[in-house]
Amino acid sequence: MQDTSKHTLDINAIRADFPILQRKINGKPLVYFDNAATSQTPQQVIDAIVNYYTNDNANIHRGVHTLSQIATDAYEQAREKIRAHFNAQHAHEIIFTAGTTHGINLVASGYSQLLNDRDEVIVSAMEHHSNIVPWQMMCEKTGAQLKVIPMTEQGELDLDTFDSLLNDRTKLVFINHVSNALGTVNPIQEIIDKTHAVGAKILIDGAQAAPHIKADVQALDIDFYTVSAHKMCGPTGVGVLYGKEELLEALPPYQGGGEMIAEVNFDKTTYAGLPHKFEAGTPNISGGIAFGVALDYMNAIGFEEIADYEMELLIYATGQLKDIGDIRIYGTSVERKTAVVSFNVNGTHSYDIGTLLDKMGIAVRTGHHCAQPIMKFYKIPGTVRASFSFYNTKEEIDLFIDGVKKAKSMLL
Ligand code: 7TS
Repeated sequence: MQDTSKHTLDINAIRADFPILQRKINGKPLVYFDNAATSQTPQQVIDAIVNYYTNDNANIHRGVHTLSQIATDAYEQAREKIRAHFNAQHAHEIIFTAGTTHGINLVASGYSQLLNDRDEVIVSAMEHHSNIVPWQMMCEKTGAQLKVIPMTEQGELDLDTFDSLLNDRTKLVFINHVSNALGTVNPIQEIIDKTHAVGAKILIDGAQAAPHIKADVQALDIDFYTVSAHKMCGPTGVGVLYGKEELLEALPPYQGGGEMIAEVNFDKTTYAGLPHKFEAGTPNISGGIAFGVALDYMNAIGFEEIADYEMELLIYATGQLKDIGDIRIYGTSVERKTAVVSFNVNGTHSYDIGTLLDKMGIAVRTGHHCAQPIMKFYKIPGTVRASFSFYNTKEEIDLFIDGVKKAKSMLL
């Protein structure tokens, strides 16, 4: 196929950075379209992990010895890179976590001690379970009432209803920047402004946005933002929670242990300042360092270039899929989507399509995508989700489209 696209990325050079893309699966070249679950890892990030354990491994913030100092400096440099990437005002507003789930639980657990049964909190119908369940647990503890912003058939949020849910009892709103199951990019600036207008605070789950969109937490006036490194070319088991300094100061600690204390006495223990108050125990040191390298890697390619190219892939794949016929696509807000296409072949189950695609070397996710309320809204058990990254190609989409056609003809 002739490449008529206008992007400026050297996709072959980029693909050469990702060793796993050379793999064969079931005897076929891997076509990896499960990037929304986890992204693949470039050699530069793999090297950073190997280098850490080969040359620099030591516990951080603890020893006077040289190796501990080297590891501490590398970890803190990564925190600074992450601060700069999200344009946080202070490095201590960047809390290292195990990932988005951990970051949300940290905030929900803190608010469990601050809210009461007169308070109201708002979630959306379009969330990953990790941005629903921790808040339900918080509501059980505090008696606070949980309200839900409904979604529309196109897979967008109903902001008129959001207006009617907000009032002076609203204390917190938690919403994703981008939906994992549909790819919808939510209008977070508008949602943040409306939330602040009633004096409430907002947590934005940035897990699916961060691989595609560089959020400026100060320009957007975000209170809390959570991301996972493994969705943005980094390793699993590490992520960050951004929080505004005064909000993190006011939040009780999540876990007790080493590193998070100022002074321990049996009658009273005092806590360390930010960020250490929220970083009990030995963290994922190599993971934090490698996350910084992953951000360097993506920034060197450029987030705008990445978004432009991925949009080309999305438009191409959406058009080709529609041409197959008997396809229902969920989340049709194309101009406000990341490169995710969630669909079903009419009369088939997503699992069967996914299993047949896997036989052809094509990795997609099937099922409810940890977003059961969305599936209930559409009255379906699940979808097939193909999610693209900047290292994917139109040729791979052609293989995927052929695969869906074959699967359809085998099942119907
Ligand atoms: N929030 C959103 C919007 C997500 O998409 C995910 C993971 C999470 C939170 C949780 O992130 P974790 O790194 O703590 O696990 N989403 C997916 C997915 O769509 N397929 O697999 C994982």
